[in-house]
Amino acid sequence: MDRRELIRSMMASSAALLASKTAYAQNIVSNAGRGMAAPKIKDISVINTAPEGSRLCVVKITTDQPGLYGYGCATFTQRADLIEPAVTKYLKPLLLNHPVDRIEDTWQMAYDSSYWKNGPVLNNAISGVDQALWDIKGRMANMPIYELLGGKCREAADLYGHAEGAEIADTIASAKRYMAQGFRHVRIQVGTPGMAGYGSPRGNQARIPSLHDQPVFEREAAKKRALALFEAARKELGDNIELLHDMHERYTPSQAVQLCKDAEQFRLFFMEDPLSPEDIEWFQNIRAQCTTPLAMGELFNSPHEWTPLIKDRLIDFMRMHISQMGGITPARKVAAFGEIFGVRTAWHGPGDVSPIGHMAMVHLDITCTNFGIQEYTPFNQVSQEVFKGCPEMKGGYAYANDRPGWGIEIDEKAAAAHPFRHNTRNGVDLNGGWGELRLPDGQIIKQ
Ligand code: GCO
Ligand code: MG
Repeated sequence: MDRRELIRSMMASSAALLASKTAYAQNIVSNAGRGMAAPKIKDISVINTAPEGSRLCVVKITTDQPGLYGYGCATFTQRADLIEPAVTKYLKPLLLNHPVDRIEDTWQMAYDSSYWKNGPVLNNAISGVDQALWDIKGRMANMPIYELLGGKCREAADLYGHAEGAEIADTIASAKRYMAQGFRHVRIQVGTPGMAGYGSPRGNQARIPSLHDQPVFEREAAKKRALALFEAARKELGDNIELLHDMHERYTPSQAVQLCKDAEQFRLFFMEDPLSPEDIEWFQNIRAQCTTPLAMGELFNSPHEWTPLIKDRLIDFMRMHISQMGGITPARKVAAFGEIFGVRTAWHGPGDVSPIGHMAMVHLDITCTNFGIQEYTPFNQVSQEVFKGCPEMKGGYAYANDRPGWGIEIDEKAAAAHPFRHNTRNGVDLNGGWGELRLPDGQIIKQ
């Protein structure tokens, strides 16, 4: 090629490059807007319903586009009546006419707008708005949210069920029923004679002596009973079933260290909430003493609580309550953070999360590589009539459906037919609250 030919060919290729760059830029511009303005938030309301007795709160966001709306779980059963005002008196005026497509921006706006933050109620309200915006985005894209999160990396979420009983034999029988359904993981809880248990019915035995007439708990007796349960469960259920247990923050820190250490021989899948959030520095002591895998997080409100435990690898499973931590936006960030440190997810899935919240967890479960396990709660017939499209539970797995967004529609008339009801204890109206739990001498302890 002579010099002139060389120059001609260089000019031709740079013209081609320029042309392709211009086409690329034009493409971006036309793709970015697609010629349509983003839909705007037209209304934010709260659906309060109790199809199974638990007070569920679901945020509904409607947009200025007919038929485009979304749902998000904001449930906080013990303070349920406070959610609606937090949403409608504060977040609604702030977010009306805001575009629905900027979820991160909207989340930061809502989070920062109270100045004081990171607490229950306000966090629940943000969780509901956040999940509703994700639902809307999925509906706009005509895709299930798991697609927006990167697509499935597993077909379904492995579940654990709650085996319980007043007596050890009842718990074992309950675990066997789960195993017969295909469950590979069961949480086992048992009552302790004469006292209030967590996660198990009370037996008929006479109440242990105490200086008061409120629910009574004695830690050492409960600890011994839990160990007897683990021993019987391994003997009767064999070695191929994964066993979990929830300590529910009821013990002193040194009792927690002892119980986790004594349970080591029974090879639990995890020991949950051995410590209360106030005592999390004690996780180092448990870690130094035994290999029992540890799960923590359902009471956490913010990164201040979960970050140190994850970065120092002091827990094996994070189990935050997605309808309390601020929704999917912070949940997917901390899940990715945990992946780097080898900490897996076990999101909190009790009966006091709505089916929308359960579905949000399933979408995360099937898209996060560091998924560990999912807590299972069955949905009764009434719940399935109110929430059409609940996660499908089969053979110990939960499945998302393939409809856009969370894939759930709410029958608002059916929801309204199941309003909140008040609960009382010893004549006191608790309105969903828990009342107190006391040691035999009368001292209040954590529930
Ligand atoms: C669990 C939890 C729940 C909580 C309940 C509080 O592990 O499932 O500990 O049972 O106690 O969500 O309302
Ligand atoms: Mg728990």
